[in-house]
Amino acid sequence: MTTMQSVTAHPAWRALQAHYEDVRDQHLRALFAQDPKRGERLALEAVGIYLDYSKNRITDETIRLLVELAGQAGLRERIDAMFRGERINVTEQRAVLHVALRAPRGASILLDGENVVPRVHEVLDRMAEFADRIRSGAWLGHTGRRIRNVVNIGIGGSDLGPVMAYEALRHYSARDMTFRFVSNVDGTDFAEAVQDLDAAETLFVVASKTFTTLETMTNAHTARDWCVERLGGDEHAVARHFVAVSTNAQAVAKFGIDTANMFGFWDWVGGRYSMDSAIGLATMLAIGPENFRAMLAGFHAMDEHFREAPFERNLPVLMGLLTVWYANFFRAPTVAVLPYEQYLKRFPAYLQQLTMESNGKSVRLDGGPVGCDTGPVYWGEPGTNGQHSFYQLIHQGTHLVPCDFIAFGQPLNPIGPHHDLLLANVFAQGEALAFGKTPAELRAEGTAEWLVPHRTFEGNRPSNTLLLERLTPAALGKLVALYEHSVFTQGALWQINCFDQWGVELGKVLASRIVPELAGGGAELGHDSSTNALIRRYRRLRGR
Ligand code: G6Q
Repeated sequence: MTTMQSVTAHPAWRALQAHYEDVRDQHLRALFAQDPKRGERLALEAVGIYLDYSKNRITDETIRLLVELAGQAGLRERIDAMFRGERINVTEQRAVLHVALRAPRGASILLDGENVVPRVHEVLDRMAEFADRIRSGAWLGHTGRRIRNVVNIGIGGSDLGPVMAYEALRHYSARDMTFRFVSNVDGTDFAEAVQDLDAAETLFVVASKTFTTLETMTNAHTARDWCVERLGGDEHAVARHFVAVSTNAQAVAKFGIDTANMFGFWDWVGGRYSMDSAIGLATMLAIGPENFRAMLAGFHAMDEHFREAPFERNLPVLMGLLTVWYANFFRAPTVAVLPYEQYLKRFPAYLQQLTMESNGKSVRLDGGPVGCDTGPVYWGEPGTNGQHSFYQLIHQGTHLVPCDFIAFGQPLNPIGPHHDLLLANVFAQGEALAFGKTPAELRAEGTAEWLVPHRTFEGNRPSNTLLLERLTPAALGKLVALYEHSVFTQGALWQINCFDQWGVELGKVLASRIVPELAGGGAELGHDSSTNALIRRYRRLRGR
């Protein structure tokens, strides 16, 4: 690996540092006053997404310099390398081709000289055929009843995408079916998911890329016991009630699932980038193959935009650059994602994995220290609920929290005044954050002097507003791809590997050492005094 330069060594970085000294003292009130058209000018519409980024603490020069930095950091080359199927996940020696999962039939994306797109569509076709059989009632359970419940068992990338997409697209889902998602190794998750389900009508989708993950395998075995016991103790029931999504056919067969009922994907699909692979089987069962394909088309439209649009007119690039601007220059440690759309309630949780597992790194691709802050903490809740809890801190706290507001013009449930009220709130929040309320305004309203500091909103708090027409499967695909490529843009600037996750390994190894120790007896505990004491106390609590 050749030694690379830290992003901080690029001339544009130094120029941005100097520029920041100038911008940080400018208020959005002044920036808007100087340019009456700012709100229309600093906005971008592409592939059906309108991004208003005018309420950011930037000038035209900021964008120019950030784009220059992207050029100096080699963003273009990184994008091309990903789409070319190069092994850009260097620590795992893997290509990163989630973009191939949504490439249209007939497209060509080569990996080691082989076009992977036909393989993608072969699996999609099998998934569609299976989904049709389940949804139409043609596939029968062991006792001859049709399947009415689907339980997805997976964790991390094999759970967060499917559950988020199911919730997001619930409007389009088969309402005569029940969908549940079990991820946690805490037995409560499984117990609560199945407590009102009839095994004779339940299909388990065991979703695990490796088919070795402790939580998923534990839950899958528990599910198998639960199912077989309720269906007369006949192991043959497994064939009608379990399907697998995995890259590991051997382990799937060993578990007892016929590999004819396995849907595959490939090592070039990272877990957190897999909701549009066979990992999306539960999503497809819920919304049907046609809607699933529409979602993939949405992803693809954003992929093409990302690959082709010039950086200053490129939605994911702009959002990624703005994230770098706040993380590195304003040193803002978090980003809030605030969807004004109830169906997107799991979107922030989904983004937490996508953004933080990808960009929570401190070394560059060549192993050298990054030399600046990397991935911010992503968090959020749907509006308007958040307004009645944590927005206080965003408005008047001491931390700068850049916000992404997400809203849709057309409601999926047009009931009375609800949607106007919802949208009025999202627009009002962006306005309040940017412009605040001055002491002079408060005094003019007759606010008592001692209350003025408490009621002052300094404003100048940045936000993006993403406005889409309607939450459709395609719109969801576009939104997810937007954040995927924004994460990629950030990672390219920081020169980090967005596609590995060594940080989750150590805890797994230590847990497997502790498991047998919890049983009690045996050799002396060899941990630190704190861990030893906790293990002993737990043993006592369990009477061991
Ligand atoms: C995602 C991570 C991780 C992974 C889970 C589940 O990028 O790699 O969240 O998805 O650990 O792994 P399996 O699908 O192999 O069970």
